[in-house]
Amino acid sequence: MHLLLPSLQPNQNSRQHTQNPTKTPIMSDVQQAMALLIGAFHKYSGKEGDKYTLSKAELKELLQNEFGDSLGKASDKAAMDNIFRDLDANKDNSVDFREFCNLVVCLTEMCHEYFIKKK
Ligand SMILES: [Ca+2]
Repeated sequence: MHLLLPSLQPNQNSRQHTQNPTKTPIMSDVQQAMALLIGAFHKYSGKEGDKYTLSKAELKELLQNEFGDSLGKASDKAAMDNIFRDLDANKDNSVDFREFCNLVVCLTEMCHEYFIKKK
């Protein structure tokens, strides 16, 4: 993790820092979210072809496992093709991490709006 993100050092101001006798680096909530996002992406991107990008099959599996049917049914080839085409901004026939992050940011914004309006 720290090799990938050398700037993500343990939060020195964290109250938990003094409660960490194992000296395991403590990440903030946002840093944990970032690490989980990277891990989730690599879990699928490493399955075939370029291990740092998602093929259409890898994206389909990621969407199915991580989002259920909320973005369309995995069995709906046209829907999956549309999502893949929309995410593949540079049209290189794969979805890289930045392109995947665009989806996550968009969905996160939508969730944020939803929770704000619900209050
Ligand atoms: Ca791409």
